[in-house]
Amino acid sequence: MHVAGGIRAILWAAAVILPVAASLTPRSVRSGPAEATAGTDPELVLWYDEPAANWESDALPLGNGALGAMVFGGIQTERLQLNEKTLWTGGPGTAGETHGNWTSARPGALAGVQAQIDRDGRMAPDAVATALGQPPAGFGSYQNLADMYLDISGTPAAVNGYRRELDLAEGTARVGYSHDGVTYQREYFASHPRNVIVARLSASQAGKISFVLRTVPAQPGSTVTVANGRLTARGALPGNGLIHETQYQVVTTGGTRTDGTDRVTVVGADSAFVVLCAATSYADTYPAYRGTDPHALVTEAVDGAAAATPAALRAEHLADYQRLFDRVRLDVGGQLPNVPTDELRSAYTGAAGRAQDRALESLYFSFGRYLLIASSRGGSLPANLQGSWNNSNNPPWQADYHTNVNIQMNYWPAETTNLSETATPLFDFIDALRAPGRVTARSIYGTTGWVTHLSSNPYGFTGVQDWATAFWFPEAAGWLCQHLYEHYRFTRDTTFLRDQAYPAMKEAVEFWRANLHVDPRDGKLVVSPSYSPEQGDFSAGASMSEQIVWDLLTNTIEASTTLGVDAPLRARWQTLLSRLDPGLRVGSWGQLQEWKADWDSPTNDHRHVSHLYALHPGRQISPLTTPALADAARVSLTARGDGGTGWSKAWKINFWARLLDGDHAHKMLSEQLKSSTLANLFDTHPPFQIDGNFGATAGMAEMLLQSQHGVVDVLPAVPAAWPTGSFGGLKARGNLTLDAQWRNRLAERITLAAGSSGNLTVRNPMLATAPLVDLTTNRTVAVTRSGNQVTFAAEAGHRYQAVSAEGGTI
Ligand code: FUC
Repeated sequence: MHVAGGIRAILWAAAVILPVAASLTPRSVRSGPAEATAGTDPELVLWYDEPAANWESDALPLGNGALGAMVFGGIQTERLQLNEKTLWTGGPGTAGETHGNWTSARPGALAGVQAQIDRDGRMAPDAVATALGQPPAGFGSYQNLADMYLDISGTPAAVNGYRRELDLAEGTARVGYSHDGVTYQREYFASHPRNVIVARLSASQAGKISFVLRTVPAQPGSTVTVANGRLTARGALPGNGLIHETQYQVVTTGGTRTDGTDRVTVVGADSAFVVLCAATSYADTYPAYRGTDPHALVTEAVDGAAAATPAALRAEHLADYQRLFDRVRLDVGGQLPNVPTDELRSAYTGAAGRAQDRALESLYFSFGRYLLIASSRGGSLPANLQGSWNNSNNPPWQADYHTNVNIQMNYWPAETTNLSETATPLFDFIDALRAPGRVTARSIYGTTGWVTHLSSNPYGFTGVQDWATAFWFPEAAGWLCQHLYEHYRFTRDTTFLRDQAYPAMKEAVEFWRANLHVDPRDGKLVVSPSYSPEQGDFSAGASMSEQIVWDLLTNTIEASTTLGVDAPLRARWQTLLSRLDPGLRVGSWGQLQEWKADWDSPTNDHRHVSHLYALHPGRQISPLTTPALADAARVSLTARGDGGTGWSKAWKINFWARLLDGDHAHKMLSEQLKSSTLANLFDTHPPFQIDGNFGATAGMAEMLLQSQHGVVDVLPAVPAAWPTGSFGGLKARGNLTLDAQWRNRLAERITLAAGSSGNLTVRNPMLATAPLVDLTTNRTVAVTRSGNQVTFAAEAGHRYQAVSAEGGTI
């Protein structure tokens, strides 16, 4: 059960004014939730009874979009591993860097591959990579910034009542314990309004705060200087010369603060706080990708925050964070027992009737939303393969921007779970890819338009690599553009559609207008060469390639119609669409074919299920509109099985939800929690890869609300394991916000707030009979009923509600 917002607000206020001793009483590890740190909703807390031993599985993430921290909670030595999202090697200044464009022209190379595929129907990946690939040069990788350490003087190795927590309700990490009759608390949060991370240390007795602050920069050649309690680490990355600077300011009340050469020592303070900020000279502008020296920005942020009180910093952070986080509530019938989150996760079975498993599921959902807020805010780069958290200078897959599913999956929950603003960095990133993507289109394909391939970096890498079974993915731009159009579909923001979405979509369509190939087998337009990620041979017209181009064309035609522009071009796009192979074929064993030829094996359990793009995130297939194709998708998905890496399981939650099979969607969620989730609830591929967190959060939202087909489908895939529950604040396309509650898997109450006016169709069995009331006017709404659906004219700003006969008594 979630504590109502109002009560929570009162508790927070109490936490601010109560002395530390009252807000963090010494407690045994197994103390009841009521004793948890005041001001939190216990159902929204990840907590542990020992410090983190391992960065990847134990430490707890904080972030404000640009900055990230992993909190260890050490007793004698606290460690915060730090990141700044733009700290990337590679790009301009790196030897051999060409944005992935061919270093020399390859006349006829592309046509040669197309001709061979036309002739033979297929081509081996190695042969295509030899013809069209190229080892990446200057791609670079996302870097580790530094570790910040607090050596806590005079603390024994063992303390009483140790607790380390991440409070999702407040976007705050805490460490608490007591010894010698004194209670100690550390509190950490990453403030987006101030662009700083704040660490606050307090104790129940005066004069008890003593520590040494030091840093170990992760980048070679960094210098560390100290003045007036401020530690500054600065350097330039080898290779590309990107300047980075981090400042840490120690502020104390009482006691002494002493500067060392590379550390700041605090002795006997009553309380203390540290604010830190980091930035680099990166800018997302092609071709230089350089802005100003970060010194002034970092100094200003740290000066400003250090001059504020910790209480004011906290209040600002809460106002900013909770404005986003508090928009959505989810209750799937859970209640957290008083056990640490790692034990809760290892005890998880997913079975029906286990309230603690339900509580973990909804905690995991909220954690996904938390991670998106923490790793993706306007003004910085989008969430990468690890969000913003990386402790290595050589991370897996460079912790880059994979565009053949991964970065897209990161943003699946953005619109549905009411965090639209968090997608801004993705949209800016797409914008920044257009200039280099145009050069790639011209140099590799000899055409107009923009294109990008398998994976990208912050320096406009839009060309090719040489990983034979993955490198070729010119559909990436089209898939990215889907996010632009979906943002419009959810928000109805026509300014965004006109100024930001449509120009990128139109230019991506232009690429395909120039590059679609006539298939000699049937005269249809196909992508060639085409490769279904990341398996099989090359061919022409693999299903995913066609489905993405279909989606891009359909969306761009719709957008130009909405905007009332480009009528002549639109007519040409419509002709293209009518000649396009849509990539939807039912094969010999009833499956949806992955390729245009029937190559599918029923024993193939590859993690990519690319040919089901049309089911999710696309909208060509639905059990309601194309039941035969949905049946074929089900056959394919069943054959692929319930295994896979973390993100693969997460995608399968979404697929099963779209097939309206809540039980199978829940089965995939439980597989994800059982075998692809670490103690800190990070998704593991393995290794840690954040897309699975985001994909699963999105999948849970898809189980509860769908709207991809112009019908608002409420509670479309509620599993037997969630017989009773409620949600609030999920979004549907059309600028709609919904709340619902259900019992015995049947809706009792559905409330819909319309942000825009227009005709709406809403679907749920209850709506076959229940009246719809306009709560704004208190009148029953005139509806047209058709089976489980009602259609009515919604007015912007009005709230509508339907209550079942049973639900009326609640
Ligand atoms: C895709 C996947 C891999 C991995 C990588 C980052 O290439 O096939 O499994 O997730 O992205």
